[in-house]
Formats: sequence, structure tokens, C-alpha cells
Amino acid sequence: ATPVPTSRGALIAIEGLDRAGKSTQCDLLMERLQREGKKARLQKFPDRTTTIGKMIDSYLKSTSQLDDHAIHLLFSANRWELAAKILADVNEGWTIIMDRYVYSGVVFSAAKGLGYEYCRTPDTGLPRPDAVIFLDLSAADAAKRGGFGEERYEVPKMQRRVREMFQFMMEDVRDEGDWKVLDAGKSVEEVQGEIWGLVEKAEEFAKGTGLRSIA
Ligand code: ADP
Ligand code: 2DT
Ligand code: MG
Repeated sequence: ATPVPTSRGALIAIEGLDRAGKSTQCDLLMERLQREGKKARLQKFPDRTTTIGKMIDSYLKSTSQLDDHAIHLLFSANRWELAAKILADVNEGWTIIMDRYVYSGVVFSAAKGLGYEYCRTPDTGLPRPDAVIFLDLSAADAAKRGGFGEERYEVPKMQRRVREMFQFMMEDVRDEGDWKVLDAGKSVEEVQGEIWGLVEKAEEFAKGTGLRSIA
């Protein structure tokens, strides 16, 4: 007998500045997807549980030092080591929500002075999300959400540069049409409602198309 084809799941990236509410929204989204009985899982980047992820974790906590290029490639390698599983799961019908992805990878390294095109190169060929949901928050609103944490990039100068690089990248990828920019200054519930609408659209889109690759 011919096997019944299962339609694939959606691959969705949640991006944005520190404290924009990415992790809060990812957790709420997972609860809702699971409540609705959907096959869904969360994939956080960096994934600090792998061997590469542990190197990234110690770099972010400043217990180790690495050349900017070396850490850039490790962040990308952390995505590549998980790419086959992401691809297989999506094709088996799982919707995967990613808390940060290649876009954070590019802007954080570019904010430190590495070339924008150089930063994009190692991620070329990775699974391309069906939708990138960018949580946009002003510096003033971010500041209201409490002080900085302890990690390496959580300092005002770096955050300003990252914000500029995200603006630049948003313009650069505008034509690709997969970035959805949301006002992350709204309430948690309002933002969640808007994200839910975008996720449903992405799942519809996913049914009719194969997963693409990052160009
Ligand atoms: P991120 O993962 O983007 O760094 P978090 O989800 O950890 O952000 O949220 C950062 C802080 O802001 C947390 O204290 C969280 O409770 C709070 N927060 C998240 N979303 C909102 C919102 N829409 N309005 C006000 N505070 C928020
Ligand atoms: P959180 O674990 O709090 O999200 O912070 N980063 C992330 C990079 O510099 N390059 C990357 O490729 C990725 C995915 C952003 C993780 C920190 O690591 C930065 C903040
Ligand atoms: Mg977070």
C-alpha cells in the first residue's frame, strides 16, 4: 500500500534583542501548541547542552576567552550539529520553535566588528525558517525590564550595536518576505496573540511547500 504522506511541520524562529520577551513568548507558545495537541518542540540557540554548546556557555560566562572568529564558527557549528535532527523532525510533522537562530548569530558577531557577509557564510545551507518573528523593543522599553545579567554581551554598548545590526539586517532581508516584525512593547498577552496568528499562517504555508535552505 502507498504510505499516507504526513504533512511537514513548520520551522519558526523567534528573534529580537535581549529582554524583548523571546523566551517568555516561546514558553507560552509551546504550552499553547501542546494544549492544542500539536506535535511541537522548542529548540533554543545556543543549545548549551552539547560539547560545542558547553564551550559557548563558558565563553558567554567569561570563564573562557576565544577569538571572535572562533566563537562565531562555534555558534554556527552548534546549529549544524542539530540541523539533521531539525530537518528530520520537521519532515515527520513536528513544528519547531527556535529561541534565536542564525540572525542572532550574524548580528552579534557583526556588532563586534566582523564583516556582515563573512558572518552569514557559515550558516549558508542550514534549514531556513518558514517565518522569522522579530520582537522589536526600544532601548528605553528594554531598560524598564530590569538590569543586565552577568553574561558577556549584556552591556549597553554591545546592546546598542546589536540593535543597529538587527535594523540593518531587517532591511537587507526585507525582500525575502519571511520576517514579521512585532511591537514587543505591548503586553505579554497581546504579543502572544499576534505570534499565534503568525504561527498558524506558517503552519498553513508549511503544508504546501518543502523546507528551504538559507541562501
Ligand atoms: P529574552 O528571552 O528576549 O531576553 P525574556 O522573555 O527573558 O526576554 O524577558 C525579559 C524580561 O522581561 C522578563 O523579566 C520578562 O518577565 C519580562 N517581559 C517579557 N515580555 C514582556 C512584556 N511584553 N511586557 C513586559 N515585560 C515583559
Ligand atoms: P541567551 O541564551 O540568553 O539567548 O543568550 N548569540 C546567540 C551569538 O552571539 N551568536 C549566536 O549564534 C546565537 C544563537 C546572543 C545567548 C547569547 O549568545 C548570543 C546572546
Ligand atoms: Mg531568552
